[in-house]
Amino acid sequence: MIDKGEEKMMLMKNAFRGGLLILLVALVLAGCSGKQPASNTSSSSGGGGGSQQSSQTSGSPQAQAQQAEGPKYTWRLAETHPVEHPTTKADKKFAELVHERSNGRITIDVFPSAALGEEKAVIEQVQLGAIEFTRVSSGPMAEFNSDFGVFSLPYIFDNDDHMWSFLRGEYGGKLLDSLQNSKLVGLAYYTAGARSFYARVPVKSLEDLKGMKIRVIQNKLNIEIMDALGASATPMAYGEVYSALQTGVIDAAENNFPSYLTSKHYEVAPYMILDAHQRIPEVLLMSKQVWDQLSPEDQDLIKQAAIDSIDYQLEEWAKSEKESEDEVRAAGAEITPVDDLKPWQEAVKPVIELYRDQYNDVLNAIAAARP
Ligand code: GTR
Repeated sequence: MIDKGEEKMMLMKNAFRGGLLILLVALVLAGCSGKQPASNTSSSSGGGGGSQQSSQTSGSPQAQAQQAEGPKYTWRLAETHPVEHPTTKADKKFAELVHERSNGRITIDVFPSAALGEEKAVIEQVQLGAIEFTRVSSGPMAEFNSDFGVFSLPYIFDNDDHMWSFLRGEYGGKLLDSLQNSKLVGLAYYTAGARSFYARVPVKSLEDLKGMKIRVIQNKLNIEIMDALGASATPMAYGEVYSALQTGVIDAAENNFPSYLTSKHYEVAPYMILDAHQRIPEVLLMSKQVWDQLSPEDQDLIKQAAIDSIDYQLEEWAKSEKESEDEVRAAGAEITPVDDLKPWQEAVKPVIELYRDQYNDVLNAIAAARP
């Protein structure tokens, strides 16, 4: 027999357990869902409108208190380079800033070494919202947004200072903003230095490239550039280049020093010529689908963290460019300097002329940005 007192106690215990269970379920639901939609605000200017400068807007105690509250997110960022590449380091810096400034509410996991796929496929996934972030070259972006094709034109920037003077200006911001029409949000540019050719056999001059099969980033413009140089373009995903060079499917490829080193292409194509034909900036992208579900505060936090990671990328880049050159040289790569770039520039001029009308305004803005 259970007396009245005991019955009451049992009822209370059960009610307590039940309550605890409901509380637990509620907590798990709130904490584990990686993608809870926040208010359905449409994006403010995600491109930065030329404001690629550091600022402290998300640092005030008030702003921080606001950013600590809100939905929790766990997102993925796809990166083609391995962890030691300066650009992967910058992705991580960006993720770190977002994590810190949201007081741990927003986590961005960086997936290096093309673990989530090659750039073209990843961009498609980001458009669909299946991957939230990626850092890619503006090269493949040309196939998704023709405005971005301008960056693949050869010798349009004299050096990195010239490129940054353009990127940080109004037009650079406008280009990032234009990505919204391609279901992407352009958060920030990073540098990728200059691209130069490297081959399985010695290349000491422009003439040596004639007849070679050269791997290029997948876009139409690159095919026209190789034609103008008397070579033949083989568009191919980055991850396939090493074995294509090794087996002789292609004779040559082209890239900057940090990528030449980290991809190990120097092992199979140890002859580089410093013709610096392209300076193609990198872009940090977010899926517009995901962006559109965020509160304006979270959008600002993300955009600002991206902008604030630029200086870090530039520092890491500068260090890595020098160190990787030393390292590939020490490993036996033969690097040929080019004293006079004029013949190279002349050879590819027809490509610029072919695109002059399409890119007239932006080419003028690039010329005007020359420091
Ligand atoms: C690198 C760039 C990568 C990728 C690669 C390539 O310079 O950082 O994002 O585009 O070139 O040649 O495919």
